[in-house]
Amino acid sequence: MTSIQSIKAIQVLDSRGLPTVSCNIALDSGANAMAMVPSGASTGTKEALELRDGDSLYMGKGVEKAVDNINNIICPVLIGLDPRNQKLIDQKLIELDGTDDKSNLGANALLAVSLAVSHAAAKDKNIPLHSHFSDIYRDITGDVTSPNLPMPMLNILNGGEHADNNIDIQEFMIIPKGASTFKEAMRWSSEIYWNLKSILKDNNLSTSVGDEGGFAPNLQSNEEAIQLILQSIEVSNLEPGKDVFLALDCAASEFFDGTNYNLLGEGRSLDSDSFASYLESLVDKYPIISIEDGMDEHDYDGWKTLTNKIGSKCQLVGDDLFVTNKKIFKEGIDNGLANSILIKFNQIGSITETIETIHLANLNNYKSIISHRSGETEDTTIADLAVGLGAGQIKTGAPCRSDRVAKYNRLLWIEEEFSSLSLFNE
Ligand code: 2PG
Ligand code: MG
Repeated sequence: MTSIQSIKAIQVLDSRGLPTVSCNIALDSGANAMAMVPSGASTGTKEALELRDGDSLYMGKGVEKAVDNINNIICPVLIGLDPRNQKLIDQKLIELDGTDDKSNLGANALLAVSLAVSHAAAKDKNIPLHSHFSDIYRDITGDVTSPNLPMPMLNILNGGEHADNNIDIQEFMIIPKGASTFKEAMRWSSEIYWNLKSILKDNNLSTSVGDEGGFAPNLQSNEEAIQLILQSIEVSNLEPGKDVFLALDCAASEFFDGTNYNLLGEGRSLDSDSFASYLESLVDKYPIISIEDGMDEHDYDGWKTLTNKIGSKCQLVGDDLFVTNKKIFKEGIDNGLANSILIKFNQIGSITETIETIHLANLNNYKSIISHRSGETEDTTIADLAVGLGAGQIKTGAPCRSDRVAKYNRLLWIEEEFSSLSLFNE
C-alpha cells in the first residue's frame, strides 16, 4: 500500500491578489502533487467557513491560520494513510474539525488537503485525475459515472459583486450548445467574446473586465446586456437559440432586501412575484435556457413560484440556495425548489461531500453544474471533476484570463487525449 509521507501547506495568492491556501502532498512511492483552493465574493450564508486571519495583514484576509492548521494539526493525523482511500481521509478531516461548518480548522484548510490527496493518488495510480474521480464516485456511492466533456457556460459580461459597473445581474453567460466538439465550443466562444469587445468599443462602452474575465460596461438595463450579447453571436455568424444559448446567474441574494428585489441599475424595485414574472418574461423573449439563483437564498416561496412558472422550460440552478450541502439540498428537493444544483467544492470543504451531493442530484434528476469561484487560481481540478463524474456542464468564466482559461485548456487536452469522450449535449 502507498502511504502519505509528507504534507506541507503555504499561503499563495488568488486571481484577485488575495491570499489562499496551497497544499503539497508527497507519497512514499515518490508521487507528489499540489492543489490550491478558490474563494467566492457572492457567497451563500450557509457555506462552510473560509478561515481568514482577521489581523492587520492583507486587510485581514490572510490564511496563515488555515495553513498552520494543515501543517501542525492535520498533517500528523494523515501521515501513513492510503491516499487512494479518499473517503477515509475526508472522514478524518471532518472528524478532526468537528464542526458542521468546518469553522474550527477552516473549509479552506480541509479542502486544500482533500484536493491534494486526490491529485497525489491519481499520480500514484498513474491514471488521469478524471479517471480517479470516476473511481472515487464508485467507491463512495456504489454507482458508476458516464464520463464526458462538459458543455461550457462562459460568463462574458460581468455585473453584481464581480464588477464595479451598474448591472445588477451578476453573470451573463453563453452556452455554445450547437458545437459538436469542445474545441469548436471554445472557438465559437472566443469569437463571440472578441466580437462583443468590438461592439462595446463601437458604442463607446468600457471593455475593462470583471472578476471572471467578462466585460463590465455601464449599461441602461440588464436587457441591454442580453441584446449586446445576441448581436455579438450574430456577428460571429452563429444563430442565437440554435447554435448558442444564454444563461444568467442573478445572484439575487445580493439585491434582495427581505421584501423586494432592487434593480438599482434600472432604478426599480420588484416584489418576489413581480421579479419571478420579470425572469419569466426574459425567458419568453430571449434564448435563455438556464437561470441560477433567480431568487434570494431564503425566499423559498419565491423559489417555488419561479420553479412552478418556468421550471419546465428552463434550467433553474440553486447556488447560494443549496451551497453544495447534501442536507440543505435534500430539503430543497423535498420542497420542489429549482431543478439543478451548482457544485462548488469550497462551499462544503471536501471531495467526498461534494461527490455525495452530486450523487443526490443524480438520484433526483437534478442537473449538476461544476463551477469555479470568482476568486480562482491556476488549479484545474474542477475540469477533471466535471469529466470524471460526467456532470455534463461546467461554468468557469470568460474565455479570457489565465485563472479561467486554465480550466478550459485542461478540457481541450482531455478531449485531445481521450477520443472516447464526447461533448455532453442533451
Ligand atoms: C457564483 C460564483 C461563481 P462567487 O455566484 O456562481 O461564478 O461567484 O464565487 O463570487 O460566489
Ligand atoms: Mg452563483
